[in-house]
Amino acid sequence: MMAGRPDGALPESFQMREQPKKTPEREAYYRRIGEHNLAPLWEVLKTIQAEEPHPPETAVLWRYDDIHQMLMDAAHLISTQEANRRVLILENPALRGQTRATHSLYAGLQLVMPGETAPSHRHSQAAIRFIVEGEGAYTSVNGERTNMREGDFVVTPAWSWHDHGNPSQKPMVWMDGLDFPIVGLLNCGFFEDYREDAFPLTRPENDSQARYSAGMLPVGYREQPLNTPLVNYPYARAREALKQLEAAGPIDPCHGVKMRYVNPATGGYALATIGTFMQVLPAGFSGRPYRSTDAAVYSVVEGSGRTLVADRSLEWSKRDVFVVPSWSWHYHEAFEESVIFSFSDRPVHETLGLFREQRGEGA
Ligand code: 1HN
Repeated sequence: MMAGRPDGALPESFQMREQPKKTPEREAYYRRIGEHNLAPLWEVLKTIQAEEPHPPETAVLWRYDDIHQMLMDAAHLISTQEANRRVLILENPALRGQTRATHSLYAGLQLVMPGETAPSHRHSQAAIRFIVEGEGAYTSVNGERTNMREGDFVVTPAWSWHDHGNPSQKPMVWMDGLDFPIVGLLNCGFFEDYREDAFPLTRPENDSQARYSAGMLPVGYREQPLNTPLVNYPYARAREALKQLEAAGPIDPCHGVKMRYVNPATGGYALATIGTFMQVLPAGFSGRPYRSTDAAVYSVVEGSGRTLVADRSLEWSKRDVFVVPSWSWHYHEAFEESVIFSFSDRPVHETLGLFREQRGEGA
């Protein structure tokens, strides 16, 4: 037996709690107090105080084969110059029109064609990029440029100047993840265009990698706990670590070998609002059920398999994106050795003491 309720049914105690009866006298009273901006808590208590979370988003898969051509079609329709950012938003079907992949995070696929540049700006939303296809486009963050390759995880902290360009011969596609819904909830959104297209380069390319990712830190460096000082976490390094750990074992029964990207100066997440992960599932892996309070967006880097979420089966392969809703039982199966990147709002859950996770029995 699995712990919890994998069928997603409401606990009996929840169903038995009755809604107060509606009487003409009560209705009249509600109208009377309503005129004074008052409302009875007992009428909404059941809704706002559920025994456990019910995900606002739904499980969904975007197959890259299905959407790749539509993304390329956008290149004929609009330039990066006119669009500013040529992005197809990955909208959760349960949250259409709300510009988000999960209730708390935005995701999109951005296309930069050869020779294009996207102008510099900054915003109070934090952003991550995960490179899906192509090689040789760059992002610069606060004056440091990094060339990007498939599988690289690139960070744009809140309020940092950033612009992109693609001097390569091939289209470049990456997934953007931003904390828009979180910043929106707190009504803290600020945005500013830079006065020129590109922010001046003030550091050598990949300077931050030398400074902060060699197992050393510059003497006198004062860490900033909210944001990693690194711009790029290259795939080659992540892949090598996962390969070695897969060979060494043990393999987690739910996650395979799953690693968390860190701020090298603190051991915390790379960003305060967005947690990022990379996992490898060995060929033939059949994972145990797991659920956690954070809803996650996954991007498949290598391999193929499927993820079963509640009553859905998401069959994924390279470059596909899928969503696992919050507090939803799911498990992964790998048809071949697979590598999957994911991001979620887990750092916020943990900071606020709200994070919960649960493993199916035996896991
Ligand atoms: C943004 O600034 C970027 O800088 C990508 O590449 C996606 C989505 C909404 C708002 C700003 C970028 C974005 C975005």
